[in-house]
Amino acid sequence: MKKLLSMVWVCIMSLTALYANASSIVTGEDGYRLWLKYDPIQNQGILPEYKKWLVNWHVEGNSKTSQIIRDELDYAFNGLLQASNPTVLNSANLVVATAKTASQFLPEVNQQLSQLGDEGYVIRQMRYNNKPVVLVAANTDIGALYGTFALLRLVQTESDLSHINVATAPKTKVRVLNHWDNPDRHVERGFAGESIWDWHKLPDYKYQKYTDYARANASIGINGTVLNNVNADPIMLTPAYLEKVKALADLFRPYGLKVYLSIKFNSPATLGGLKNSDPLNPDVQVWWDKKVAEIYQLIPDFGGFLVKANSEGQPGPGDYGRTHAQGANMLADALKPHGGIVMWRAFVYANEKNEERSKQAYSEFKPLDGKFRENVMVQVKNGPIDFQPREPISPLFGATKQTPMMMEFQITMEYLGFSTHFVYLGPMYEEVLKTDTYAKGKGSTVGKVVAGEVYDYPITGMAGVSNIGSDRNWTGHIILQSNWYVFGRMAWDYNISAEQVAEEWTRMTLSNKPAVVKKVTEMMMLSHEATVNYMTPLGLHHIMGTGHHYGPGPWVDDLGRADWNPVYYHRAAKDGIGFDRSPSGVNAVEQYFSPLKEQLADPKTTPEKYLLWFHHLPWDYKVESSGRTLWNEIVHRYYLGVEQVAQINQSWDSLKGQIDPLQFKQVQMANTIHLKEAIWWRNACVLYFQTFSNQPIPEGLEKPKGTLEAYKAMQFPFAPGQGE
Ligand code: GCW
Repeated sequence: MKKLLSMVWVCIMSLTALYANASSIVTGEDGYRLWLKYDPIQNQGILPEYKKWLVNWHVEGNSKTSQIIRDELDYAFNGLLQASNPTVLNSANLVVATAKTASQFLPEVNQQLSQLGDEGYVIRQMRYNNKPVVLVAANTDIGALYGTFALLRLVQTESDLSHINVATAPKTKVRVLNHWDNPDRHVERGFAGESIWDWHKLPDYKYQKYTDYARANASIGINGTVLNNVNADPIMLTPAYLEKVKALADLFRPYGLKVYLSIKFNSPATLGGLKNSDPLNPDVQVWWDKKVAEIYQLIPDFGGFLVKANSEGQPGPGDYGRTHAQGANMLADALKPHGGIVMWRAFVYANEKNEERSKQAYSEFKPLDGKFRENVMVQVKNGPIDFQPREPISPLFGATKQTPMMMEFQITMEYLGFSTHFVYLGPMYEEVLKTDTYAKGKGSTVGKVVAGEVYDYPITGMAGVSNIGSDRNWTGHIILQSNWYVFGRMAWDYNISAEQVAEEWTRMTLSNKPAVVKKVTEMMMLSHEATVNYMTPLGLHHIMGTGHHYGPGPWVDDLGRADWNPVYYHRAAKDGIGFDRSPSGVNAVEQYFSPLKEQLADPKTTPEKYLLWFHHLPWDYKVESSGRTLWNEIVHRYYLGVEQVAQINQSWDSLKGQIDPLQFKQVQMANTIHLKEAIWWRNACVLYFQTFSNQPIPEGLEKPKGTLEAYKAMQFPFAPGQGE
């Protein structure tokens, strides 16, 4: 009996221990590995083939980059295939090589490579000496690195390699992340912890994370990084900080990742002690020439400068009565002998102008076309205002025949729910890139303009404002890693579809199981539209909370400048809602080409997604697609957005057990917040707009909970990511 009792006791104890283990210690994927996980391939149908073709590999070359390729392949294959055998050229089945060696295997590869420039690559499946060989070939080692990552992507996504024949080169030259990171590690509009750059410990202490950052960027073809905030601290140009920048540049170089800096335009005065920073003052030019030479002494392949000037309080050439072109050209002249470039931002708007904000960048920059040096690009946000959940395209795309317009997308989610809303930005980027500007007739899409295919620009580029921080999972939310990923993939090729990228990212990051891939891809593809619906449907915009931009604030009307106030943008009144930017209003549509201009001038032909961006319409205006009144349609969309979020959450919940428990849980927790906040957005906006429409909530929809007063009273002094 005693024995039995003690056995029962042991059983209870071990069960308790087991239970305790299960609940308090969860091991799994914390997100650090991003999409470069390389877990063993489960698909037995494909594994033997991969083993046959890939295990015996050879990488030509002696550079640091070649060694990085070897390390990556070895690490990846040991994971994916559980086998890796670096070998000599003749016994390899996978060969990574530059043109000369590659042509021994396949003479015609030279011809292909001659079209692909410094960064392109070829991946070919072939037979050589009677055995199968996969060849990754490029003109440079960096091209070979990109090709290697592309091959690994194919393997990670379990693609068929038997007839693989890829030849690709990037469509834009400069593909950069913009970090809005301050030297004190605060990240403006950052929602994933603090800055990954630990300036205090640099140049000596270099976190492994820096290397993994470079790997991740190289894996998606990003070839540059602007390390600091466009609201720049001049300290970045001091000798001590340039040493720190050099440390990062040295680390990033073999990954093909150049460093750039944001500069403060008045640095000659504040740092150099000059009387002013007037771009036409010869002493100022000399100061920049010397500063730039000092940088190149340390960093011979330094990329150049990103500049926010005469915008939101930043100094600029306008302070001295000079134009943006004069300011940019001074810097361009300093950088030119070293091969550097200037990315001059078009995000400028000024109170004094007395011109509607959405029109200002165009008015400012269009007349300057032809006035910039060849090593200047104007970096323009995708829309005419400011990274709203949805905007029509900026009219600057296509408007300048000689000045390259560089795309600026926001990857971080300043206006899109920070890092707790499940929003995949691929569809939004795609929508922008595929929009027709009609600059040179039909088919002049934004993607083509940016890539220099409409006008032959000397340089081209795309920038993404980074969502990366010190959080273990980099972006604060696993799904938001996909936005970093899709930015890189689209900067390489503006034609790639958001859906394809969602699918490949899911396979690499979450699971290759077809049911999971299908579900997650569907959720991702729905998510942006859902967010637009519960935040700013039908072209509404800029109705977020003050300063931090967290949550709804359509009622805000007391800020210093008219065009900082949400009421300025939605114009809700008794007679209707929306901003008349048609010819009867501020005529912003005149800045677009025909026939887009005419299309947007008329509510009947304006795409519904931009309706209230361009038109002020009565509450009982009949919305074409649904036949509902405008009021009913707005309310309907707010409700739909919430339903869509609930649907995404449900889909996610159904993945329990099918994906890694840590990944699952992280996203599930964020989803809880997401749904709460979507409901908050919906209720607050519907209650507020109802005070103007004076109409009931349409039948069949539940009444919004809470009172408008309570929503208005909500304060978030510590919301993350705030500006100065
Ligand atoms: O959207 C606004 C942001 C600012 C940002 C600015 C810009 C870096 O609220 O935080 O400043 O845009 O793009 O310069």
